[in-house]
Amino acid sequence: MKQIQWFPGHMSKARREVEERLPIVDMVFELVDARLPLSSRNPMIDKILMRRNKPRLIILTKKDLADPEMTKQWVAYFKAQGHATIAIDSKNSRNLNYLADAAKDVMKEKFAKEASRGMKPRAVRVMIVGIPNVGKSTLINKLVHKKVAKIGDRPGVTKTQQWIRIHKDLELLDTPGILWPKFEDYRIGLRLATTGAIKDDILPRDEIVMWALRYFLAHYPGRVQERYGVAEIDREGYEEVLCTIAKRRGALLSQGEYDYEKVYHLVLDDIRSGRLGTYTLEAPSDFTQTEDEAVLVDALAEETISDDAKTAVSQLESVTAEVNHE
Ligand SMILES: Nc1nc2c(ncn2[C@@H]2O[C@H](COP(=O)(O)OP(=O)(O)OP(=O)(O)O)[C@@H](O)[C@H]2O)c(=O)[nH]1
Ligand SMILES: [Mg+2]
Repeated sequence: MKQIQWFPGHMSKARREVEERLPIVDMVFELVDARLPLSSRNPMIDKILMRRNKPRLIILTKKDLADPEMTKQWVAYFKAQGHATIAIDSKNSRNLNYLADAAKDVMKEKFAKEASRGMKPRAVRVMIVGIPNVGKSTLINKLVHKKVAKIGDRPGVTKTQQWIRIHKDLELLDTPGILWPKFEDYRIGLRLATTGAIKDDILPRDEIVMWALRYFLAHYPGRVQERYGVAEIDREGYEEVLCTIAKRRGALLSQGEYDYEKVYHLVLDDIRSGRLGTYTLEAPSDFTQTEDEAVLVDALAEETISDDAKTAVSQLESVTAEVNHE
């Protein structure tokens, strides 16, 4: 299971490190997960980058796992907000050199100004930022064509820092800025837990699985029916559904009882590994835009999730509050 430690000190240090390093870069590659582009975004990064007047390229990672139609919608959404945006698959792509061109394009006005003042052409200096597990190290490794940044399946493994020259047009800080998602909203927590971006025990696993199965039934119904023989799920019928899946997939304890833990595990594993197909867990239309942030409206979560689960997440709220008011 993925581990992540949400120590307030750890998080505020991460944010400080990002802010400290901003003056030495020209722009930021903001990585978000294509399957949940707003839920996997740090809620403060927008304000930080605007305040520092830093341009960015929004990179939707893991597009190979995401619903292609939804990815198109999300790219259009970010572009409409005025951000250069690209969706990538860093795991299977042979190279991602076109990101250097995209970066140069973002910087073209500033560089033209520099040239008109007689300054020599230079490489674009970039820092990658994103929440844990979004694919920062994988992208860096792909850009430098060899394994220099440590890749791990566990969020938060990256520690040291140096510049890497990719080629004449792009220089990269090898230490990405690690920021945290807005996990105190249980609806966002459900999405992050479904993809495995946060550890499973932040929310009760049965709640994550119920929400995820209902989401898939609402958006990709055929796959759930085909794999698990399940056509609908609600709170009252949930146990029966789990039994159906347990029987179908052989999740039984020695006394012939159903192994619910195993069912939760195998459903989440099917989703995360793509065995239930490509998927995206949110659409631009799931959000309403307030003055300074996009707020998620998730009717499915509201009707699906128990008060216990909501309380579990409220424990995290105090952690975030501490960070925000430091
Ligand atoms: N399928 C797919 N998997 C990816 C992609 N990018 C990253 N991954 C996987 O996502 C997991 C996390 O990737 P990392 O590159 O370690 O993520 P990170 O952002 O550096 O995470 P931390 O260092 O922990 O903050 C790994 O298992 C990667 O193999 C992608 O484009 N497609
Ligand atoms: Mg990393």
